[in-house]
Amino acid sequence: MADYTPTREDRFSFGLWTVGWQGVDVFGGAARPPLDPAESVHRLSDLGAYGVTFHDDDVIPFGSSAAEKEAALKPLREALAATGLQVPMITTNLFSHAVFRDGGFTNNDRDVRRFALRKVLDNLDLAAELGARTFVCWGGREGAESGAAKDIKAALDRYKEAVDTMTQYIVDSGYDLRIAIEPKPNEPRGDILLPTLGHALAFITELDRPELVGLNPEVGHEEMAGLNYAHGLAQALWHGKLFHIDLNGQHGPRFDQDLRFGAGNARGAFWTVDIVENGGYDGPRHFDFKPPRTEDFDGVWASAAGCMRNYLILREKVRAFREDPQVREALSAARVDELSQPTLTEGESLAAFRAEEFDPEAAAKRGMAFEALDQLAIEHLYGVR
Ligand SMILES: [Mn+2]
Repeated sequence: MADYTPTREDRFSFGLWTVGWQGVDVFGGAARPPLDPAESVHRLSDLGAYGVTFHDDDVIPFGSSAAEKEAALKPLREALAATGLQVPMITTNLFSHAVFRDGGFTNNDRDVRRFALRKVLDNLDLAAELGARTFVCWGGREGAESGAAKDIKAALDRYKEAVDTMTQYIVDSGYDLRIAIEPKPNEPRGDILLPTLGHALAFITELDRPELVGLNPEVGHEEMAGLNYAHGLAQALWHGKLFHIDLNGQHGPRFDQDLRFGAGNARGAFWTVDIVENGGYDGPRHFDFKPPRTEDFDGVWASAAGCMRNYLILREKVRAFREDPQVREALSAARVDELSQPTLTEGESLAAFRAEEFDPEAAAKRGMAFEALDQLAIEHLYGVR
């Protein structure tokens, strides 16, 4: 039996808001007391994580003065120094306070937009100071429930203005930071702007500094829209835009479940680990989950440990799958490598190409041999190979 104990080299990171979630949902209040961020740092370090991430408000109470902000950061800084944990990513809370009920960057109220942008610029300073390399923007409140209330084209102008202001500030400050947009189709808003990876990728091409802006795809956000997360990661990699990832679990189209990684769509998780490990992504393996409100703190830490253990279990299964000689034969039988060959031959004349003889009836009779290949993957996942 393999040892599934995480090490720092595995580069697992957790949002402080994950283990710190008190269980407040639409139908009920807090089920757990607040968790001290410094304690979370120590506990996650003991469990084998290498980093923590956070929203400004997770550590610094909303509305803090400069002195209050420094006082709130002090225990966190001490915990980071004591454990050696890193802060690879920081993000801004532009959704909890009621002032952001119509969003931050795209709020109809210009004063709120200006306040939101100041909050983000302050947080960029903190991110750079703590050595974060990625700055995530999840616009959960940027959206609408009704039709006439939001001018979508104007909202996208303001979204672009905000991100362009951020990237200009990053460049002017000499910060080694990149922005990662995190799409989500809905929840909390009825319809959120930049709802999918594709919308976000297209938006990025309209920005002043597209090279500084990429994606932070989350398992649940893709699967709640019925989309294939591993395919989304692959396309993000193809565009050179996979800056960061949010791993968790989801069971199909429904509310955002934020289950621990590996506890949702297990087959999807297998292919997720395959593309993360083998597709060229080199960032943190970051978990954005919520320990269910049924749990006490023992359950919270069991849930966090489960995220990492499930990742390592799946990583071993993916490796075994890729190294299995029978899988290699099946990949060949399925002509997977043939897809890497250009459709046209270099230097081929289109006239000769168009005159080529082809028998579609014969080709239609050739099986694709995908089922035998997929069965091997399923057997690796089920643990019988
Ligand atoms: Mn989520």
